[in-house]
Amino acid sequence: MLTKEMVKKLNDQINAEYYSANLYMQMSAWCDDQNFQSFAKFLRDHAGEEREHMERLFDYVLDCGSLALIGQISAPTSQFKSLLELFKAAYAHEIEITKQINGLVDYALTHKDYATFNFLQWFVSEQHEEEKLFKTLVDKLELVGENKRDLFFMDKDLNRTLSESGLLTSED
Ligand code: OFO
Repeated sequence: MLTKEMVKKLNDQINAEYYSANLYMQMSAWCDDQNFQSFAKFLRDHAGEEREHMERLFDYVLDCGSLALIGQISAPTSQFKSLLELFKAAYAHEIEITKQINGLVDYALTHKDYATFNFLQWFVSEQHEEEKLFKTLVDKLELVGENKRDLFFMDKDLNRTLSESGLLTSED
């Protein structure tokens, strides 16, 4: 049984994850438009993962006998000056999501909602992985710089870069 306040907080997080999915879909469209096909696919797949995060929260709220709510979701940014700027924005977004998850974990613990505290541990680990993933891509893009040819080869080699960094899962 969730308190009213906890339901509200979890529903807010459902919306935040939905926004994340839309943000990465939009970023994927930008990459596709710029002919960065592998980055576009990577971001589109990532949008799918965000929808799974949303559904994980959605199902938890329902399983607890409460009403999951989809609220209004604002339009994500669609303009980026460069691939580096896009991935810096994605990394900053993940840091913000980590703060939100930490806030939820803290609230669950201080209000003795141990079931929700336990449920949220998956998100704590996931955020650690997500920050690592986007930080790695920002670092690599900073190394590559703005040269279009180098960016073209990085795009072509994206899967190898990710797997060498241990960032591809078996489903990727
Ligand atoms: Fe990117 O982890 Fe959910 O939001």
